Amino acid sequence: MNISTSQALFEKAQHFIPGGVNSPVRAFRAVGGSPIFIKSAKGPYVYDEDDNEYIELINSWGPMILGHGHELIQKAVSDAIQHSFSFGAPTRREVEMAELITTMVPSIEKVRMVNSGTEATMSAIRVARGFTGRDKIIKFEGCYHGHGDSFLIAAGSGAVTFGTPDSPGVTKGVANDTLTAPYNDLAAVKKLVDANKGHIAALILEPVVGNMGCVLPAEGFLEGLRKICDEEGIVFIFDEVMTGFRLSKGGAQERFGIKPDLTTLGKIIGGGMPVGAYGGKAEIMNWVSPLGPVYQAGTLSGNPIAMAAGLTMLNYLNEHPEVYTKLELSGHRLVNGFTNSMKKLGLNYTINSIGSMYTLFFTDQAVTDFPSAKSSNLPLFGKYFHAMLDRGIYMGPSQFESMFLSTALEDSHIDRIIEANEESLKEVIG
Ligand code: HOZ
Repeated sequence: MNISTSQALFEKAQHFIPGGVNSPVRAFRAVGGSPIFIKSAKGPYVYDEDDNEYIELINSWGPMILGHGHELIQKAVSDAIQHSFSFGAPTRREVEMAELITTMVPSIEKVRMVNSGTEATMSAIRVARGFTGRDKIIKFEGCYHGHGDSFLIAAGSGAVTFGTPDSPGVTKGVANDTLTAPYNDLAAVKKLVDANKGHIAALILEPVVGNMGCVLPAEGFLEGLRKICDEEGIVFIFDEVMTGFRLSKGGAQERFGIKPDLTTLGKIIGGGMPVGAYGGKAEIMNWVSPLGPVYQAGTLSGNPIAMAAGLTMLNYLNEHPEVYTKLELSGHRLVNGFTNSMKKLGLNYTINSIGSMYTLFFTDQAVTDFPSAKSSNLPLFGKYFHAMLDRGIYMGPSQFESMFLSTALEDSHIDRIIEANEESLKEVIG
């Protein structure tokens, strides 16, 4: 495959951008080789600068749930730009967006728009600290909540991919206020809470993890955490940047029937534009300025173009339940296909999946937490990644990421992915 234009761009990029990319995972360092530079995308396909076509499994890490270039969203954006790009003042669509989010997400009574998932999680823990008057938070090993200082302790995604789960630059004070527990280990959480009684403001997690690869909560785990938080007056936060509006219309919380106190949301509510939000119980959100004393602000928050795209996307999801049926069926078809191929090839790797999220881990251990995710054979994943890319399948370039399906994938596309997977496995194992 000719990727010479991408290679030339990457070469040049490294002179001007740290590592040649604006977000580390994209650099392909975990899988080797040179990143492909994307020129355009439509439906289930992305096209690179050398005009190669790929079936897409990143989907901007989640938000392109309807595939790329959806006509309704494109129209909403092109209509909105006729009225300028940013006002730094309130607009009608922000009200409509807030109302729609509170209708769709079971636990959200009030919501504040920000510009990214990172801003959302940083703001949510600040409010939790203000509300409780406590300093410490609990997060889980391998969960990633953006690049806010408090979260770069035992962090997943790019942080683990590049071997810096505890980033330099985070002060000792911040690190001391972040306690970590193993995912799916209720007893460890109980022990941490007992040892820090009255000091824990918030417990934050990805209700389904996407950032150490796809890892599901064990039976009773979310319920157990809810109970501990209730007993100890801890603000329970679901980071639904990846799962929100994806695992169901109301996200993971609707799917599992657990209501957190606060929820963080990301790019999907901008239809792919740069947006985030945090929201939850009114009694907590009332602490946010200007109603309450916890400060958080932003000129671009509720940006009119992003709101136009996001509102159109969320209205569509709200009115088309068949989206979720299709995503479930596509997920099942793909996982069944992968499982059959592995049986045929005598392989026993682990596939974790739920709805339209999945990860194939190159380990035969059950992957339920950070250590088991890290038991994967990473060099083998790198070879597999390139074998898939050569066959026109564009995946997340790290073992520690989830893949995301979109409704633009028809059965024929899923079958192509299954076929590419089988051939790639044969190639890299053989
Ligand atoms: N850390 C992101 C996925 N978990 C990747 C962000 C990006 O490169 O866009």
